[in-house]
Amino acid sequence: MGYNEQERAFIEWYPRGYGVGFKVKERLFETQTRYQRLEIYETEGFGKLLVLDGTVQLVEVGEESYHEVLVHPVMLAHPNPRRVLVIGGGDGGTLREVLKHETVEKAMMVEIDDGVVEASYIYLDVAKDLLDRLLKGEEPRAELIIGDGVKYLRESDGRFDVIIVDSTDPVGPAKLLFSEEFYRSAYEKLNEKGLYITQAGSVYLFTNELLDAYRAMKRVFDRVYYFSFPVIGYASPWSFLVGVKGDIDFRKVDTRRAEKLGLYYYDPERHETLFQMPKYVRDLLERA
Ligand code: AG3
Repeated sequence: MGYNEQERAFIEWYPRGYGVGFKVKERLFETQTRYQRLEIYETEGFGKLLVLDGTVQLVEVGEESYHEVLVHPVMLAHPNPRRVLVIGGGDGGTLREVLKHETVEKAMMVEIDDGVVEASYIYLDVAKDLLDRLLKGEEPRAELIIGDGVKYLRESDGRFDVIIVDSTDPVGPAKLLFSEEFYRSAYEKLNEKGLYITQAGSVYLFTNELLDAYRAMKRVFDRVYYFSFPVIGYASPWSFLVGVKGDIDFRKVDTRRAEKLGLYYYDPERHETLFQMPKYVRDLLERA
């Protein structure tokens, strides 16, 4: 598992021996935080690599293939997203994309592990300036809360237009973020019209987790959409689930608002291509 000294490579092993790896120049940092083992490598061709409990969170070159797709489809499908909640996302990439939207008045980021924020701030060129302002409390439109997202959502009396879950996989500490109970508290905390999105794992290798999350979300939200995208660094295609509250059509996005976003991966003019799913997986989802 993980770093192979001889090969000078970091490999994440998925079920059935499917590996995704990067050639590594050096290991820059390793620590056990309060919640997980955190590693940072300098890769040969993709900038720095952030790993949590042996799973790839991002590579600097190509991280937008995940962050753009997690954030902008829901933000552009919502008519006027003003209050946004990010759960997880300690590296800051998700919040960085959220704040590109001028409609946003307040974005909260609730990350359980300050070790991730700190290491990302020190080592990664993902959202350094933003993390700097957040840590100093100098970002007027956003706030960082170090805490448990499940508890935060249950106890907060705020309401949100968009809730984005940028978590680790639905195993271990993040498992609760994929439970029906959690979806219910998210649904409650959405405004009358609201969107919820979560990453939902590898389409081919975590299909059962995807199906479980889809089923649970369907019991809670008014409508649920699934989509996929090839993410650099993960076993692609990667899946995403969107829960809708109220009258919003996630198949339509406001392409005019997209012009200022400087997009590189997600193409709002081709929004419908997100819904591409291998046929057998779509069949499984439709039967779920
Ligand atoms: N969030 C983690 C996505 C899950 C990756 N899973 C895996 N490699 N098995 C990414 C954090 C980036 N903000």
